[in-house]
Amino acid sequence: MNLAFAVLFIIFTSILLCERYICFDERLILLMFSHLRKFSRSSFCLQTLLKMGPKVKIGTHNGTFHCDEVLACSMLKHAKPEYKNAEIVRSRNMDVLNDCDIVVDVGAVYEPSSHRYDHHQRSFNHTMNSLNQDYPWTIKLSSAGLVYFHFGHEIISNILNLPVDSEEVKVLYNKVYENFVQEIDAIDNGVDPCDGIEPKYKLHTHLSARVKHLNPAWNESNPDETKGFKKACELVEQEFLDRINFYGKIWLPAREIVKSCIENRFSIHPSGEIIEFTNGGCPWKEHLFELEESLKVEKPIKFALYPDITGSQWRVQCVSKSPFSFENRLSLQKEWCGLREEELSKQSGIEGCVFVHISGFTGGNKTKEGALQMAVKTLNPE
Ligand SMILES: *[C@@H]1O[C@H](CO)[C@@H](O)[C@H](O)[C@H]1NC(C)=O
Ligand SMILES: *[C@@H]1O[C@H](CO)[C@@H](O)[C@H](O)[C@H]1NC(C)=O
Ligand SMILES: *[C@@H]1O[C@H](CO)[C@@H](O)[C@H](O)[C@H]1NC(C)=O
Ligand SMILES: CC(=O)N[C@H]1CO[C@H](CO)[C@@H](O)[C@@H]1O
Repeated sequence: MNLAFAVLFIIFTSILLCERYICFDERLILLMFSHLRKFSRSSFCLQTLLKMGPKVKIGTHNGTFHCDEVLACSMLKHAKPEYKNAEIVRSRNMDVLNDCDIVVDVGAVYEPSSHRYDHHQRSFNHTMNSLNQDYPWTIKLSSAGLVYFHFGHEIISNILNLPVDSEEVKVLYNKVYENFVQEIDAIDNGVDPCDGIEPKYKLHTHLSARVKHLNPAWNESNPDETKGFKKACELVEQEFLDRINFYGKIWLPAREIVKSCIENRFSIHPSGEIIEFTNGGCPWKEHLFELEESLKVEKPIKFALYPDITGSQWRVQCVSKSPFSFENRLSLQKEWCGLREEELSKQSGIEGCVFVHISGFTGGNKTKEGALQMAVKTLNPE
């Protein structure tokens, strides 16, 4: 059976390569290839031959387009080398879709084994959490989330050139779902960011809204959404690549620094409640909370020391109770707040003090040792 198809395949490929296929019935050729793809799974030889054949086809619906399938298609191009130049076929005709290698956002089927990724069928209610209990996210998935769930690690690994099973890819996968894909899933499925309470204002400039605006206007004389769809793909792909690059090349390196500073904390002070950064610009706050959890830090870290931007003095900064809180786990001593220079040094008994903010969340000393003393004296008041 395989052999018969292989022979037929070679004939058809030759015809295609000669660009004389136009005189054949296109549907016959489509049918031919769809059969071949099914058989190719069991035959390495056929798989190799297929690479010479037509491009991989990613199917999605035509008509009005949305951010989720645009992102799904854009991400897929980075999932595997053979998807890179995939053709995006837009149709609701099942004969056309059945011929596609992958179908997203249409077809009413979710079946990863045959690469069918629709979320519109009534029976569909999956979330990242329902597909894998290790993930905390419980927003219903769109075609973007589905593709991300199945291909996300490979996509990130390919874009950033990292091993697919590395810790970095794992961390980035979670971050990019949380901060990028989840929002697109939620908006596509009509999930509001707040439960019940009317927001003070609505957002109209997010990626899903920008994609929506690329659809033809209601009163356009010859509405054809293909041009807009192409534009949307470029927009969304760029945005996605920017995020992956940001999280991979800017956010993650900062996280690594914070991680090693946390691991080093007992060499700064035996309490383990003070950490030190040698680069004041490193964004440490959001990483600290996450890392305290993953590193199982028992005593919450209270203070961070770092050189200020001028490099001429050191700062001591309190760690807040949560990433977005203005309340500190432990504020600098009340008696010091709002004082400066000599007055502050006299009050604190620490030489060289520069200032303590009126709210007590940060202070400065001319040296690292001075800043450390400010933290230590606050931890152990006399
Ligand atoms: C989708 O494409 C089919 C032809 O493939 C066409 O008949 C149909 O009107 C299109 N639908 C929309 C909403 O454009
Ligand atoms: C999905 O539906 C099934 C059956 O109705 C239900 O048992 C399950 O809890 C639902 N899952 C989610 C994530 O809502
Ligand atoms: C939409 O309709 C209005 C009123 O007829 C017209 O002024 C406007 O130019 C139309 N827009 C487009 C894109 O055709
Ligand atoms: C406790 C401590 O080391 N404080 C220092 C603060 O900065 C001044 C000026 O450099 C130093 O003289 C202090 O020793």
